Amino acid sequence: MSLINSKKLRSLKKRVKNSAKEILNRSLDQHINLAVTGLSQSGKTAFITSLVNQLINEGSGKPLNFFDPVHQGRYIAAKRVPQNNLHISRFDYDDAIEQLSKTEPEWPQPTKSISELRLAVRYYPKNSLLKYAGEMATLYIDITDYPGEWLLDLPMLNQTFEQWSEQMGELLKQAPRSELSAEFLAKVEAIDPFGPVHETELAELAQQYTDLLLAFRYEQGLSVIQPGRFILPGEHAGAPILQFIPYPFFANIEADEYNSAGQDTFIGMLRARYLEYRERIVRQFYKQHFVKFDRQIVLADCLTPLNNGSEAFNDLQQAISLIMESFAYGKSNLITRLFSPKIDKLLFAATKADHVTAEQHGNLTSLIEQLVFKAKKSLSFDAIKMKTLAIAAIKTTEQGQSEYQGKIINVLRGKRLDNQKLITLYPGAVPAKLPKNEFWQEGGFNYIAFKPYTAISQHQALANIRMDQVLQFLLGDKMK
Ligand SMILES: Nc1nc2c(ncn2[C@@H]2O[C@H](COP(=O)(O)OP(=O)(O)OP(=O)(O)O)[C@@H](O)[C@H]2O)c(=O)[nH]1
Ligand SMILES: [Mg+2]
Repeated sequence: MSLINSKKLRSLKKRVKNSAKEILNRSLDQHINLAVTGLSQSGKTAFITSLVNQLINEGSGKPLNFFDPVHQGRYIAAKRVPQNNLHISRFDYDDAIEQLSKTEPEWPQPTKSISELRLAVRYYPKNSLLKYAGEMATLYIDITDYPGEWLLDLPMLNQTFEQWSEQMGELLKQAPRSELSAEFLAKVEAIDPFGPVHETELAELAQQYTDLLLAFRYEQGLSVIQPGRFILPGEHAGAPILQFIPYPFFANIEADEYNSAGQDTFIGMLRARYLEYRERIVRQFYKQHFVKFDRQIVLADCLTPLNNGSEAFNDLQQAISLIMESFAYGKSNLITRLFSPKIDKLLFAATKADHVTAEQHGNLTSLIEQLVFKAKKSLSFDAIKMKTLAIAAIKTTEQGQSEYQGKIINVLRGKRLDNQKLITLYPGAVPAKLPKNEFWQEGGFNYIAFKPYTAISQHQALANIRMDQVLQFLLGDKMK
């Protein structure tokens, strides 16, 4: 009798112990949605590839000194696990790593839409009692890559077709866009807005407007592109919902006639498609994806616009202000009124810092801080913790010293992207403040793009600049 009792007691004790362990583990397991964005070519794919690669390989090569779980010896391992949202494309980590592991390593291919990847990161929690008891915790990280252009559309949610058209008209009529848009504007003005609408004509006009947007982005190096989906349509490529244009000639038409125009008229159809785009695409993105994000990284390539001149740089500043509106969670802000976003930390990173010498990184950080600061002043960011950093997800250069006109200067050595030649150069100084006229008159800035120099082998972490600080800011507090 007593034997049975003691056996029962032991099994009961074991069960209690196990379930307590389970409850503990369950409460230690956490989940975080990390969103990565930035305008096209800002470095999103390279960034996510490096972030995943650092976590999987634990920074082997260059230790992740500023990432507490690694620094404190509590980090165990990370692995990729199947993502939850099966309807969203998978972030192609393997392909990116394959490109970077070739004997002649290449940059990963440009991406055009939203994609996801899920990681499980194991670590010992900081509480030493648990650590010695061998208790592990897991942090599940869902990483989403989406085009920053999609955030440029946020203000549309608050604008009628007329207001949006006026605003786009102003942009199109100003330099430098006016150099390319005159013909298109003349064509639109010549159309009778109350005449019958022809589907094919509208599709052609929308294509011409899209070509203009592409030229603004890739020929003129400009950043404010609206509607953002026109150049990065994702799954909507070719759909009629993307076939409309702004009509910046409201001064020529009667308000009453406009208000009563049916969908069989040119202007009526433009208005209907605009509203459809606004509701089904812009609002839907915020409702379906944005509200789920816990933390956001916005990547900005400040160096290319510095290369492209003052107009490109000022346009980047305007685009950053527009992007920031999605993170301004003051009570009266548009984004808070329409949705209930929950992002609590926002990292603003100036990418490709390996293109400038180390002593210029301070300037690059203060430059991006100033770009952000202007938007910060006019919006309320009370609920969000922000940080700015100058980073290189994948470092392609080595720094050395050289003598120039009797002085020792810091130089970079790397492989040019355009002709694959190894060069040593002094890329110039990054302005610490928003550049004034003199900066542009003195020749501005002239950096040369590099390609990855040495191939990585399996289980090797990618050389980088400050990815450990990125990890600490985004994940450190979740892995205590
Ligand atoms: N030197 C250097 N170049 C970088 C780095 N990250 C990105 N680049 C360059 O920037 C280009 C674009 O990087 P991606 O990571 O593809 O940028 P993205 O934002 O994903 O671009 P899209 O998918 O086209 O929107 C690369 O092909 C490289 O030339 C970096 O850390 N260092
Ligand atoms: Mg990409």
